[in-house]
Amino acid sequence: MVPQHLQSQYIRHIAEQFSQTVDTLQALEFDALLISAGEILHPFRDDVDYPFKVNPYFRSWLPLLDRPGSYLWISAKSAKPILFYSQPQDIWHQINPLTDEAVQQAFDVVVIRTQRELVRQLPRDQDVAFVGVTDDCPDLSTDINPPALLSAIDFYRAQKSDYEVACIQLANVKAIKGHKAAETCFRNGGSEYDIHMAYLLATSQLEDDLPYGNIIALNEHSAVLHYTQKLRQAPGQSRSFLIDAGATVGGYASDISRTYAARGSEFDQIIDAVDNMQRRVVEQIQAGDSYLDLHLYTHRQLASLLKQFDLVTGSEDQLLENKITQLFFPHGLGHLLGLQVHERGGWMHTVDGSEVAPPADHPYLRLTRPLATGQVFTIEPGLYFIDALLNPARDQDRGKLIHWGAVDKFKAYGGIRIEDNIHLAADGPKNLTRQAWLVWDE
Ligand SMILES: [Mn+2]
Repeated sequence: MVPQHLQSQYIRHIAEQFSQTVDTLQALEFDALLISAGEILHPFRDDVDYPFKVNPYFRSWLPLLDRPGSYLWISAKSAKPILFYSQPQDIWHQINPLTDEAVQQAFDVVVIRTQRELVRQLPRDQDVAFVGVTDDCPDLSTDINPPALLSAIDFYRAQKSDYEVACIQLANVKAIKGHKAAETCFRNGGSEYDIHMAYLLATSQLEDDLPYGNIIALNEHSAVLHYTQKLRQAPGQSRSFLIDAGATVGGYASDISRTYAARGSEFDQIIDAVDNMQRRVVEQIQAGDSYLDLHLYTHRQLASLLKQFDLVTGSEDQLLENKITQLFFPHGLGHLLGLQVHERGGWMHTVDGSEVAPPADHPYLRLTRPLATGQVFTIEPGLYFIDALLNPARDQDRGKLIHWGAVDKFKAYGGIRIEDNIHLAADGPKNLTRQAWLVWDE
């Protein structure tokens, strides 16, 4: 559903997206665009369902997350996009009629029961582009997932409308209620499973509502970047806790990470230092700057932080030249965020899809695109003690720059990640996450 107070923003968002899409179709010489919501999938030779995940190219128009079999038709020949809303006769499942007023205003709505009813109502003899899973493409003369069209859509998607920013902001407010409950559960000695359940309850989300699987890691587990085991048994001692968890509003995601330890402990001081570093990085953000430069700036800041806590020795230049910071911070600084947690188009520099890959030294950087007003992205520096990365350096020459005693002491804490969602507004960066935190502090 479109949140009540965002209805007029939503209608404007759809009108603008419609006219931009029609222009793109004309430029690429298509008469129309057909987008499928997707169908329910099943495991091999089984009749249970995988959770339904709607096609994100459909979701960018409609907050209908549970209507498989629906389609969207966009053509310059009609004044509005047409929603073919799937409402089959079904005795097994609950099928709700469309009640969302904002959707009914923004679209011409046609109820269909089958794909054949869709095909009967679509014009023949047109050049149609289809976007979706090939199996969902009805029998029309269509160009399935034309790369030039997908590139253009992905490129423009980085630019968020007011409605989209508002949804991501609400998704932050929702997630932070869970982050607070999770911290309390950690401080009370809860297991990873307990913390996960506390998060779901506080955010009123089912597992399938989450924009991505929660990362809930105690102690050493926080050194696994995408740890998802959620052990039922609490460890004897809970030294540290890393949470990377979001929420969904109107199909838009938040993606937030925090790290905690016993208050005042030495590791807690490092967490504070990473938190301060993260804020400094956010302050640097300016439209027109390169995100890669921001990533490299973060590595320099991290070199200084590692020295401050006596984890390494040598000058900052020496540490960077020897790629010491990459051993502690192997992933990218962040990524575009919105409909997808890792929104596509992060390497794209032009609307025709030409890409700039990150430098070989920083292969996991998901965003190389220049920063521009309207973008929403994450800033998520980390500092980890990962054996697989650090151990080989023990015998290398550059290993002399690392204080292995300190590394071995902090290994039991796993790692740190601090991640906020940033909207680059006309008057500078807005930290949607820290703003949302204040909502619950009041
Ligand atoms: Mn992230």
